[in-house]
This record gives sequence, structure tokens and C-alpha cells, in this order.
Amino acid sequence: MTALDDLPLTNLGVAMDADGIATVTLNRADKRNALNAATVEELVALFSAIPRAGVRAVVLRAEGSHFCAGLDLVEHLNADRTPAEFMQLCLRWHEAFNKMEYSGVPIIAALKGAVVGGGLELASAVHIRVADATTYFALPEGQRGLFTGGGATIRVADLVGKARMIDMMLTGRIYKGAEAVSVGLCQYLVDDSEAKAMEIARAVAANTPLANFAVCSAISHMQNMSALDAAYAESMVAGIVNTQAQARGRLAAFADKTGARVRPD
Ligand code: 1HE
Repeated sequence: MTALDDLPLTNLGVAMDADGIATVTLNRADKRNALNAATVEELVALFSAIPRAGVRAVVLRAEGSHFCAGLDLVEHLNADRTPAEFMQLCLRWHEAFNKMEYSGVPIIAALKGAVVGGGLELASAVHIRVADATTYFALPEGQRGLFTGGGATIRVADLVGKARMIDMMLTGRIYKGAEAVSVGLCQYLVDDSEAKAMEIARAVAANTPLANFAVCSAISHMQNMSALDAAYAESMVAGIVNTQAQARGRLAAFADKTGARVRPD
């Protein structure tokens, strides 16, 4: 029993294995995993708990044939929100996605089908994106008379650059396959994204937790700083991580030639 088992989740599922790999599942396949307000709250609760639950890596996957169709458009229509209400909702999306990006726990997304609108905002908050042949990426907000509200202006622009993001939003341009990899929307393109995401999660979980914590929080924080401050912060993080007791055995293995070498074959 972990802290994760106690969370009241309906639209998400979570299961942690004996190695500390947590599989988080988007569970609204009948709605193409569209993000309603309740799901966003579940993401906040779950990713608030994960860093303190002994999780070494997360695989984020989806039920059904689409990863996530973005904002729940039907809920949004019916709720007839005021500007202030929608802004408050967006702040909850940001809370959820910031919990993920800055968590310090590596999150690997297994993508398939639609990764669109807010679904792409969700995917861009994880640390590694794995796509399969069915996966496609789009920002259809422009066509819907909407604007991104879940951090795409920050994270999607970071991945693909401002010009491509503007093109995606104005024209509804869809990226998939090798082109999606080449523009930076995903890092892996494979036959089975779930199997690959799990393989990556297991490899990543073999790193020291402190090094993973730094990689999956410090880099994002440093991107928000001036170069001068980021360099200072980097030296502090390296001071802590690079002197950790858990690294000594790995350094000794390199020194006595039993440790793996970094070679391409
Ligand atoms: C939905 C949603 C949704 C499906 N909100 N209910 N996102 C979009 O513009 C994408 C909208 N969705 C689609 O284009 C298509 O649904 C898909 C290409 C993803 C899948 O197509 P398909 O043929 O498999 O499914 P479908 O028949 O369109 O939908 C099946 C059901 O899922 C149906 O519900 P039902 O009760 O009638 O069975 C749909 O209503 C439901 N569904 N997508 C609500 N998005 C913080 S701001 C972020 C702004 C955005 O994210 S804008 C982009 C929104």
C-alpha cells in the first residue's frame, strides 16, 4: 500500500510495480481522454503525491486508441464559463502540468492517436515522449475559436519553436511520423510506444534518484533564469548531486575498469 493507493481517482488509474515504476493511465477512452475539470484535479492530486511515494519513474499511457483529445469541449460548452472562471481553470491545468514537469520524477509518455490541443500540452509537460505510427500532433485551437490555456505557449513553443507553433495554431497543421520527431514533438518513434516507454522507464530508474531529481526539475527551473543565475544554480545542484554517496560506487567502478564505457556499439 502506497500513498497513491489512497487517492480517489476515477478518470485516471495508477499502479506501481515492485521496481517503483508507476503506470498512470488516462481512463476516459469513451471521450478520447479529453481533459475535463475533474481529470485536471486528479492530475494535480496524483502528481503532488508521486514525488513522495517512492516512485522512480512514471509511464503515462492512455486507454483507447487516442492519447488525449485536449480540453473537454462539451463540458466547456455546457459550463458557459466566464473569462475569470476559465482563467481559474487554466491555472489548475498549470498546477497539474507544473507538478509533472518540476516533479523530479522522470515521466515518459506512451503516445498514440490524437495528441491534440490540451493533449499536446499534457504531453509536453512530461520528460520523454514516445510516439507510434498512429500518433499525430496538432493545435486545433484556431479552428475551434479558442486559444491554448494549458501552457502550450511555453512548452510547445520550447519544443518546436515559435514559428512552427504559430503555423500549427493558425492552420491546424498536423505533424506525425518522422517529421514529428524531427521538429521535436517526440523523441522516439516506434511500433509499440507503451513497451518502449516502459523500457525507457526501467533504464531511467536505474540512475540514482538524486541525479534523476536534478535532471527532471533543475533543468526546467534553470530555463526560467538568466544565464548568470542558471550557471550559479547549476553549480549548486552539481555540488549536491556530484558528491552524493550513491555516486561513489559508480565512480569507483569506472576507475577500476568494471564500469560500462560510453561507446556507440
Ligand atoms: C470529446 C472530445 C473533446 C472527443 N472534448 N469530448 N480538442 C479538439 O479539437 C479535438 C476534438 N476531438 C476530435 O477531433 C476527435 O474526437 C478525435 C479525432 C480525437 C477522435 O475522433 P473519433 O471519431 O474517434 O471520436 P469522436 O466520435 O469524435 O468522439 C467520441 C466521443 O468522444 C464523443 O462523445 P459521445 O458522448 O458523443 O460518444 C465526443 O464528443 C468525445 N470527445 N474529443 C469533449 N475534446 C486549456 S485550453 C486547451 C484547448 C484545447 O485543447 S482545444 C483542442 C480541443
